[in-house]
Amino acid sequence: MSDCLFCKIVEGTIPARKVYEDDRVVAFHDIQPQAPVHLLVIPKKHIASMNDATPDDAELLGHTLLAAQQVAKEAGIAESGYRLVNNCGKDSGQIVFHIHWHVLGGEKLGALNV
Ligand code: DGP
Repeated sequence: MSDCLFCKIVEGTIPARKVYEDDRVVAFHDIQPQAPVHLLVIPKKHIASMNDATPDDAELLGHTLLAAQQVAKEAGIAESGYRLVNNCGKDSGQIVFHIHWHVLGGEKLGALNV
């Protein structure tokens, strides 16, 4: 998608500190980290949000979550624990409408009360 920030990161026209890439997924450092480790994991396919995912995306989204597990291990936070966050829609605080998971860790995270 031509005006999507994360599609541009996928294409390489906007730089990012990538930590993982395969044929379907990219992971990179968040530009505004909210924890000592704050990575974003995205499918290369443009899916605007969780609301826009279809059953055809099931395998891709599973692969994206396993990539998140992998980058958490490589970042050294798998043992101590981490949080995966997907914001969906404006009330959640989603600002980039290309589906992504935040991988947050490296310290004791605050309770979410959910
Ligand atoms: P969300 O609120 O869930 O849509 O999170 C979007 C995240 O994207 C937010 O934590 C900041 C991050 N972000 C925004 N612009 C850029 C950028 O140009 N590069 C990188 N690496 N991260 C960005």
